[in-house]
Amino acid sequence: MGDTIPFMTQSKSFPPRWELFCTVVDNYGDIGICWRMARQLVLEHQLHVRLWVDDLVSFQRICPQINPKQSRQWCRGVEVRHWATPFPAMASAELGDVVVEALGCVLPEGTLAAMVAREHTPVWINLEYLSAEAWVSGCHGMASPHPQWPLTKYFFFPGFNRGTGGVLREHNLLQQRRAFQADPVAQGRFWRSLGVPVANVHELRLSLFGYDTPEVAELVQVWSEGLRPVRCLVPEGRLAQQLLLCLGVESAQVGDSFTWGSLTVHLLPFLEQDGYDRLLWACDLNFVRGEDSFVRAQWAGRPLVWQAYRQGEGVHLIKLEAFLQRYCSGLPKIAADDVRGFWQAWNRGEGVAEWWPPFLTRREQLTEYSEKWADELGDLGDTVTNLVLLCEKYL
Ligand code: TRH
Repeated sequence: MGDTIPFMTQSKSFPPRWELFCTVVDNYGDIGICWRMARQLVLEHQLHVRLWVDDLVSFQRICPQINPKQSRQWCRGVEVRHWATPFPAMASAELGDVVVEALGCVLPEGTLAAMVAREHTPVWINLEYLSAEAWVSGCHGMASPHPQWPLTKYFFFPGFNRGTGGVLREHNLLQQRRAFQADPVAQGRFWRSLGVPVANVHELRLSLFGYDTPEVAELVQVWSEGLRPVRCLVPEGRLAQQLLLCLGVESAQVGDSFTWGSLTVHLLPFLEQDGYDRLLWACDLNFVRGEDSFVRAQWAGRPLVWQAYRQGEGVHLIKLEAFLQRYCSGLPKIAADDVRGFWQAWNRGEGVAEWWPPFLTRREQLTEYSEKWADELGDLGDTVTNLVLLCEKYL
């Protein structure tokens, strides 16, 4: 536990104190995003940040320093609090200057009353999910007065288009990534830490993070029958089980590897977030999903395949198409068609084996394109800095 910050203040504080509220709906995206934001707010903006999380066990998966039994702890300069139900009344009374309601969560009871009772009303932010859809720029930054309380909530939309909040990126991320990719010793150390042989130029090395996808069987087939060796690094989870079942493996331990024809599969532990970044930087191609791994793969300077978080009535396919339009706009049509074909196949579970070979022929072109794409994304500014700037207007 580090030094404590007195949150018992009702007036504006300097530096401003931020409260981030996060509920873990499922998976790791919600806490993954909030944890990155909290760290960046502290490290790059020197803010006092308190992160409220309802599920510390999930949090521990991406950050092993978190102790799920501790209701209050400090990690990387962030005060981490267990968001228990009922929410302690005293905690509401201590509210900071900015209150972020992240990713569809609903603020604990008593918080709105505490916000109103404060001498300086906090800036209230609703942090939305990331989307490339065109309507997002029209809604980013919009104010929504509360129907009962004298409070205004501001909508913050991360996005890929001008007029949105951009995507998450730490100030020195690209520098760190490029230094790692230019350093074979650091890469060798990384692979050894995972018990995976050092990369060689003949093989295709890919990471595979995705949802329950029985069609992975088709990929296993083409990879194992191909001329080029494929080394697939898969984190433990449902997709890993499905993949290993295709190889006839019913139970496996983290650290195990299996070879079938040209394909070798390594079952990886769930890595802490910075280690996962390194995995993305070190592979030739990354399959990612949801929101946060999707963004990290775009900064990795490698081709990626995105599996959108499944939503009812095919809403995720609309999001997929919106991103594809934006991402492919800088590619020649023929390459764009191959990217679109394989991504659609992976998300719909149809035509995966047919679209793999044309997609793979685009690997070098997409590796080159990823730097151009990163520059374009960089022009939007990063989410955390954009959020700080927005809040400063209302503080
Ligand atoms: O886990 P996800 O499917 O999260 C999803 C999405 O965020 C979705 O939009 C949201 O609605 C839903 O959660 C509730 O995928 P995502 O967003 O990529 O989050 C995974 C996090 O886990 C990310 O922060 C990276 C991290 N991670 C590690 O830290 N280590 C690992 O080994 C792996 C594979 C991931």
